[in-house]
Amino acid sequence: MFFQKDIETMPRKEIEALQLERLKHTVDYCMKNIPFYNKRLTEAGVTAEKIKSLSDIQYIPYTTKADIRDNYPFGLFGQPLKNIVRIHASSGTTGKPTVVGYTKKDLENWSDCMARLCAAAGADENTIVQISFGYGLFTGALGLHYGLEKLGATVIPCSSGNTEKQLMLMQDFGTNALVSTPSYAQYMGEMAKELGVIDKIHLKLGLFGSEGCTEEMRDQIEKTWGLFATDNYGMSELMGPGISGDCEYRLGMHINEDHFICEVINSETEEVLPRGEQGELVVTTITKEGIPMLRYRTKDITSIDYEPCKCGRTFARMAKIKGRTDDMLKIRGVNVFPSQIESVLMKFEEIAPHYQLVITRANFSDSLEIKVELSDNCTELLENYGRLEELRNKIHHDMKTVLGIETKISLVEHKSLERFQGKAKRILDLRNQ
Ligand code: DLL
Repeated sequence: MFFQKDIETMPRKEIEALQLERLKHTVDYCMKNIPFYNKRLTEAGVTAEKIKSLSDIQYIPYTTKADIRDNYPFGLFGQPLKNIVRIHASSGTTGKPTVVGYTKKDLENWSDCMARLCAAAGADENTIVQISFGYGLFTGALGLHYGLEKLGATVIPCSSGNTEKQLMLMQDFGTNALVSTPSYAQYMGEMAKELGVIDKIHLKLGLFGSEGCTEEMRDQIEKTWGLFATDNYGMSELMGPGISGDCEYRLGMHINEDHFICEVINSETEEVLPRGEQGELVVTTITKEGIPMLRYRTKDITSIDYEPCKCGRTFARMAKIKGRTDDMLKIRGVNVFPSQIESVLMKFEEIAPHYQLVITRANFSDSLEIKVELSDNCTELLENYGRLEELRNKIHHDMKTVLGIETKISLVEHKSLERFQGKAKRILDLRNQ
């Protein structure tokens, strides 16, 4: 289903013409309204007039999270607070949060972007959807909330936590769609099984996002709930959710290209990569007023496919996020992405989709321990040393084949690892302790 079919199926040439016009406007807007950008662009010798084609975007300097932090809280806003109607923020691991502001027009655009992606995923006015992202400064809940309302869905703003009550509401309200992180969906499924209510809940659609989830993990969640799961990508600095999302074919997440220009760069050399190659995603917002972003370095790793999709949409498609340049683990000099580990683990029936990566350093050498839970129907394996060893060896072997390094595999009892109601935190890096 389409929400704004004319826009979502625009011919490529028209999309690019619109992007160019809006890029020039955004550069001009930043020059006039934001001293930080005025200085940056002037130093780089960039003006709106000098931008003649989309590839001229390469002359605009990159913007980073540090730039937002350095201008905390409102220094990068393009409008005075009297025109800002909403503020969100994302908390980092250290220091002050990154703060973003929205004008009324930004909120309109945001809900349009979200409504499009939810429709592409299969939601409509018959959707009864529980939003189980945390409401608050985090953009996930309110972003999906207004998009789904705009689409005419029945929205139940549950927020995250209080899982038993959420499961009760799902039964009582006939909830047929769930918005959450994939890890929370998985946890809710586990609890629904334990409480014996899984068959009384009839979810058809999962609108997931905000954290990585391999296809293997997605398959497990689909199996648990009997639903169709879609992936949604976004980040608060750029809007929140609403940048890109899966359609029914799940051949990459459609980017709302009339609002965002995406590039993929080599994160080390900072060079723009040819179309289709994998690297760091860089995004320029081309309609935002509250806090526009020029060439924002997301640190997320992906690639972009510009071929039109089977669904009829012409908007380019982003591959699932492979990881972040800053969560890529360097173990004894080898790059390891947690998503590679997840893919290997999910192939084993005997283990549950819960794991933790513990990295330590001794004698100047790194070790990676992968703690994996046995699934609930395999706990008897704990008493059978031979079979346990066999399983451990198999996982160890497959892991070495994929990662190219030695790892320590620890099989732990079912339900002994932490569960998450928001974004999962599966990496414990103890190297600096
Ligand atoms: O997580 C926005 C969002 C909310 C997206 C709900 C989708 C659904 P932040 O809290 O600012 O914003 O975190 C942004 O989360 O740079 C990625 O590393 C990661 N991320 C977001 N969506 C995905 C996804 C929201 N679908 C950061 N797959 C981003 C993998 C994702 N990682």
